Formats: sequence, C-alpha cells, structure tokens
Amino acid sequence: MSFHYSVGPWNVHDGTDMFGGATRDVLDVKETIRHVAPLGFQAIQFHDDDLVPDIQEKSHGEILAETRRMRAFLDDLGLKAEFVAPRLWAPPEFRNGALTNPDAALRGKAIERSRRCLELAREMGCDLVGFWFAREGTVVAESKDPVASVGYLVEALNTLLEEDREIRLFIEPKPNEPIDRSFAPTMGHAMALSSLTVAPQRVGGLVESAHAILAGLDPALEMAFALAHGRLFGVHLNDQNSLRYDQDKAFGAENLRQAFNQVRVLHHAGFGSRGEYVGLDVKALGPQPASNRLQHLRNSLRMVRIMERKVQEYEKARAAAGNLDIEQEELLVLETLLGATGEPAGGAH
Ligand SMILES: [Mn+2]
Repeated sequence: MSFHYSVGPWNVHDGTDMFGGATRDVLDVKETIRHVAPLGFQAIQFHDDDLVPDIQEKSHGEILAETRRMRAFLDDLGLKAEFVAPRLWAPPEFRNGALTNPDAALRGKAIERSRRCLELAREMGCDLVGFWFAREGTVVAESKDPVASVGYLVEALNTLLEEDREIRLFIEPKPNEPIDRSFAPTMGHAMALSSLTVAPQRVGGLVESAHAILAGLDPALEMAFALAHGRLFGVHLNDQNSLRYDQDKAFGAENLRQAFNQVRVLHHAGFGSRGEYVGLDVKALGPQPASNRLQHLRNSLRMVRIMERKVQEYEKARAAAGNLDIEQEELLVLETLLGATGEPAGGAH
C-alpha cells in the first residue's frame, strides 16, 4: 500500500535555525502551504495559531471566520487538515507548565485554549487534537508535585473527551526540551495516561522518531507499542543524531536501518488504512537560501518511498531464503539496505 502524507507549515524552511534569527522574510502560512502542496502531501498539520495567527488577541467571531477561510483555502488545493494542536508552551504565563502548572487558574486557562481546538478541528473537518506536553514536566524538579501533575493531565484530557464525544486526542511524547524531566516522556507513558482517561480508545499516541531516539528508545518499537493498543493516531518521521539537541533531521539521514524498521512496522500494521497520515516533522540543515526551502521535505518523502520498496524487497528475499539463523538474517537486512542484490541471499558468503 502507499501512504498518505502530512506536514506542518513550520516544516517549510524560513532561513532560520533554533540558534539564530531570521535571515530573510518569513512566508505566511498560506504561502507556505502553497509551496508544499505540489510535493505530494495530502494533509496539513496545524497549531491553533498556524490556523489563526495571533489567535489569543482575536474575538471568537474573527477566529471562526479565519478558520473557515483556511478550510476553503485547503479545499481549493485538495488538501485536508490532519489535526489542530494548542500551542501551550509558547505563552510566557505557561513557562512553568500549562496543563500541569501548579496554579489552578493557569491550568484552567490551558484547558480553555485546548477546548477551543475542539471547535477549530470540527471547523477544519478533522476529529483529531494533538498535545505535545512541551512544558508538562520540570526544570526544577521540586517545583511541581509529580503525582498530582499526572492527575492534572488526566483531568484535562477527560474534560475535553467529555465536552466532545467524537473528538480523538493524541499525546506526542518527548523526554526533554524545553523541560528536562517530562511527566510523559515515552509511548508507554502516553498509553498509560490514555488508559486512565474516561475514553482510552479516543486517546492515542503520535510517535516522533527524534523524540523516541532522545529517550534512548527505538522509534519503530514505540510505534509498535501504540499499534498494539490500537492507538497509534499519527507519526512524525524525522531523524536525530543520538542525544544531541532536538534536530528534526530529514528522515533516514542518520540511521537507515532505524528508518527501514519504522516503515516496516507501519507497513505491516496497514497504517493509513483507517485514514492515518504519515506525517513529517523535519527541518532544513541550518540557515539555507530560499532555494533550499523544500529540499529536506523532498528528501524525507523520497526516503519513505525508498524504504517502502526496501521493505517489500526484504520480505520477498526473506521468504525465498527459507530458514535463516539470526546472523544470516542480520546480513540479509544489511544487503537489502545496501542494494547488494544478485548475490546469494543471507550469509552464503
Ligand atoms: Mn523534534
């Protein structure tokens, strides 16, 4: 099968990296989407303020009107919205957490901002709202009660699940940045949190390859764990050089075998057959000229497609090889990745 693909407007390179300022004019969201549409994406991922810039300063009427204009804009391009995610880590008042802020009034504000995303998702014709628990952890461990904080997360999810009986929510775990101790750093935590809610089947996970690597885990197995629960609602494919800063490199750029295994696990599970998208979350390699605005996206799509073919090639060679011990199987994987075809399969050397 062939996947359907999604991407966020923040993945189009604007000439910056996280360690420097703008090096040229930043495109607006619509212009950005116009650039990615022809590359082979079927859906766009949105933060609430990608959808409606300066959303916090606008009236409900303005927000609705702008959201509807974005929906019409996507319709014209033949694109769907995959999800809407509240940008809960950006406002300065949430510097010590949004949904887990020790201040009940601030937690209430964070739930309010999340609740608005339910309506935005409906307006955009999707049923998915996403949470990256960016500041839901600590930089000063003693500043929050970790047991109570997990309870706050469950309460927040329950509020949203009860408000909208159709909506599905996902948790995108990440172990660090901008905090250094997350309350939900892995897919295991996400699934456990899901199971504590009033509607576990509507609370899934989204695996970002780099976040799994930063937790010292195998992204393919993180995906498999959520798949085994029937709750892998999305993926953010990218790559990451070990425990460096969060890099969001193009898919496969660091570890081809790890990339192969991610595509393999998705392929085997029939990921996408229930409307899921294979999402990218990739950044360009530092400040690049405008002509390189899209190349990391093209590279990543190409890598996913090559890996789909490699998975099929591998399955065929594996079936033809008959009984292999694990040393031979290991070699067959490496030969497949290197395109060492035409030679005896798996360890006849
Ligand atoms: Mn990342």
